[in-house]
Amino acid sequence: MTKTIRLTAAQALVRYIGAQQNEDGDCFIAGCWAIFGHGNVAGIGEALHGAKDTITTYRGHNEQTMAHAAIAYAKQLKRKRAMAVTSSIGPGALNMVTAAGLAHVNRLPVLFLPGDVFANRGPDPVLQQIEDFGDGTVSVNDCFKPVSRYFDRITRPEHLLTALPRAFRAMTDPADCGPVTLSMCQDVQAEAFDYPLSFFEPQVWYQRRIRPDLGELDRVASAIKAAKNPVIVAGGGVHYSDACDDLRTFAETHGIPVAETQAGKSALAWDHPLNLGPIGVTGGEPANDVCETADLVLGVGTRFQDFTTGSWGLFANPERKMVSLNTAAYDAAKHGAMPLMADARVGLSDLTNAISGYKVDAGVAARKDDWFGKVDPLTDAPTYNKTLPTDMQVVGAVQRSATDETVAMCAAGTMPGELHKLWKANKPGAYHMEYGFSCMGYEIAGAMGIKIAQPERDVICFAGDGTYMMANSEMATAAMLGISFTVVVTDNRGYGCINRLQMGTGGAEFNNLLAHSKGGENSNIDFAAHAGSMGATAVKVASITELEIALAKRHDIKGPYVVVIDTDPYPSTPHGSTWWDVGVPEVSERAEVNEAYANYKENKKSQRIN
Ligand SMILES: Cc1ncc(C[n+]2csc(CCOP(=O)(O)OP(=O)(O)O)c2C)c(N)n1
Ligand SMILES: [Mg+2]
Repeated sequence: MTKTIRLTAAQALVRYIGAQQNEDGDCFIAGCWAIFGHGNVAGIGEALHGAKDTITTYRGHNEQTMAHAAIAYAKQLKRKRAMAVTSSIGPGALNMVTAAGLAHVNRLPVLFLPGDVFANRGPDPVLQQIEDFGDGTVSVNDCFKPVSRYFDRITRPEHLLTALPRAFRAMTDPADCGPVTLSMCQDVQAEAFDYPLSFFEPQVWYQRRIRPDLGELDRVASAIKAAKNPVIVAGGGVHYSDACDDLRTFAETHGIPVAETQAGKSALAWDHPLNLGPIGVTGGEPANDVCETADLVLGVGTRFQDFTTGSWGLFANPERKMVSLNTAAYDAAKHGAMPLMADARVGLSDLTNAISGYKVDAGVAARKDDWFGKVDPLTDAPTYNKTLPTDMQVVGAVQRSATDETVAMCAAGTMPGELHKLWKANKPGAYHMEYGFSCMGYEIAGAMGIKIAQPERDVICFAGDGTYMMANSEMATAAMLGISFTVVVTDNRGYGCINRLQMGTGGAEFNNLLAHSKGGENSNIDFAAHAGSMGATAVKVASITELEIALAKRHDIKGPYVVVIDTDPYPSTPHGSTWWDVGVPEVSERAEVNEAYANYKENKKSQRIN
């Protein structure tokens, strides 16, 4: 007879989670972020309490941002571990949907456990339940479906027997990796079932490393051997596959230069002779110039999103071929690329054998010298402090204070572009950019998640005033937990990057900077006081020199440390970049818009649509 144990669904869920390991022997789910309400406090809350010695429960302040912390944790650990996030029903659950979108775009694992309405419908409509007049099975949690790699509604306790293995399969599958939502009906969480004991035996989830199909390998190898000036585009998959060393060896063996996407940056050290640096809209001239004429583009672990491809205007050589080495067939076949569906590490190793003897001479050094000759001075400290510093100078100050263990992190605003272009990442993991969703509000919570993942690292978060205002409450969580990281708040009084985009598309400056917003002149936010009130150590500095002095103190500060500096909203690095497709109005009474539209039509011609 099968041995069973009588547990509630929530207890079974927590027990199963505690038994799932990665190949290093760590519990795959490192902890659970929780905000309780009637939809999860009695069920999941009781179960988490019962397991508190094996699974750490973290109390957050906002469901979206506690999920950001969980996602950043998984990203920094290259998807080797993840976290769970549980909420009540209705608003608490919906607050997590944005974070689910973020994890989905970035292919990052996270286990969402929103409470759901009663499966038995006894109290219908329970507090916070929406009512669909035409479909009795709908709840707000259906909003998770398009932003989950696997979604299941647990309406019977025994559903977990099939749902949980599927959930872990999705979170640990390199190709299919992403958020999982198990929508936990409130009554079911508390219902008991006789679960087989074997269900809770420890299980190891190994990282699957798919080898290339021999036909694909052959075709791709022939294409590469015929190429005269190939380029590699390194994406986030290089990191997730632990393939940074393999990429370096591959590049060196064959002399092929490497351009880095936002997610790929730091795969090679910035000063590696074959590292062309950042690619695309936020890229630099070395990578973009090489990509423009390349006759073969070898994407490794990249989604080829529009910032990478210059909205598909960048790879302009009419004869060029695309190859996409990717663990996901979906990405491997994008834009007519020759697919090489494989794990990056074993794929590169098989490919190097298949093209053995092939070597090109890329001549990267002069391009890099020219680039750094132009951009390095932008990051120097100003020689006088009479005008507002630029964001580039802030990047420079942080760079000068960086250690071997620094992680520069960000997600939205001016800084992702500046950092992609200017930040000199010394080793893999030194750069953490959420640029799939570029979600304002990821930064502060994300920095906390990174520090939980790697306590030995020196985490520096770049946050604009806009992003700070969008979501900052996990600062209080970090203060409470004594989690140390540094937040550099660049206060340019508004949405600087969107203001520049507005101007670039012929628009009047409107509703972005506070100065151009209704009532904006009345806004006078004291960011240091605000952060201080949540328990952070906070200081406002008046110059780049003061910023450097303040940054030097960070290593002695326990808990979050916030350094606020006013910056100029207008300048940004005037070098590099490519065209980016942003819809410009076809008709307008503004001459500037008409001019921008004419430009737009011209640029649109460079976009390859196949
Ligand atoms: C949640 C979310 N809402 C809106 C946007 C669009 N957006 C991108 S950057 C930005 C402004 C960012 O302002 P701030 O953080 O102050 O950075 P700045 O550009 O001023 O340096 C906006 C509104 C976004 N990326 N994410
Ligand atoms: Mg701003």
